[in-house]
Amino acid sequence: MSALTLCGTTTSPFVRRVRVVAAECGVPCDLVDTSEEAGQETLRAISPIWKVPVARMGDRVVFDSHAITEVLLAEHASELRAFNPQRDLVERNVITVVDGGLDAAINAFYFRRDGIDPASMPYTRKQLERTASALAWLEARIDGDALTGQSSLGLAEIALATALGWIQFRQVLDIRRYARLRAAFERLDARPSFAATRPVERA
Ligand SMILES: N[C@@H](CCC(=O)N[C@@H](CS)C(=O)NCC(=O)O)C(=O)O
Repeated sequence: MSALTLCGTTTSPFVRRVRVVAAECGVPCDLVDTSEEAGQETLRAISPIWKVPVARMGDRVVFDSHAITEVLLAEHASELRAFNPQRDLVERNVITVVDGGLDAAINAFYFRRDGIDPASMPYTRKQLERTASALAWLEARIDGDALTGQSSLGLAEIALATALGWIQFRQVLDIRRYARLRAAFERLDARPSFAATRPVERA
């Protein structure tokens, strides 16, 4: 059995984040596809909030991409930058902005998928505006590929690149508006860990 069994989909950017970190740490990852009925049943049996990713790591069950990636980083050697959520507050803020922009984009996407144009209602329009605001803030602060002043690859850059990959995949916003973010995204997206986990809709 693999060291990491992950409940998730092949499209979720939060799941992809975990798969990228697992690949960078050399940890094999088995995906239980929650877009299928059996996977959804497994998810609902172990998580009361039905959100992906959820990981089984040995005898532990871990909810949420942050908790899972932080455990992976702490327990496996890799070239990734270490992350201490109590100490690395700049990185934590960057990740919070990426998450805020991404959650809002996902929200707008779910509305659009249910037939509601997100631009047509104040609440959903605000989600699109929040995503644009988060991306503009990140565009202003990124320097090359570095979001926290460090050249090594860390959770913040992985969160950003997987978020941009999903926003582009679902066509929520045109990421070409953010030239520096897009350039960083394209460099990171060429890494084997990213190339192996690009979003795909299962047939
Ligand atoms: N904070 C969570 C967010 C996870 C999340 O929002 N996952 C989405 C998929 S991308 C989900 O499971 N959505 C299902 C739903 O809202 O019903 C994390 O970092 O893992």
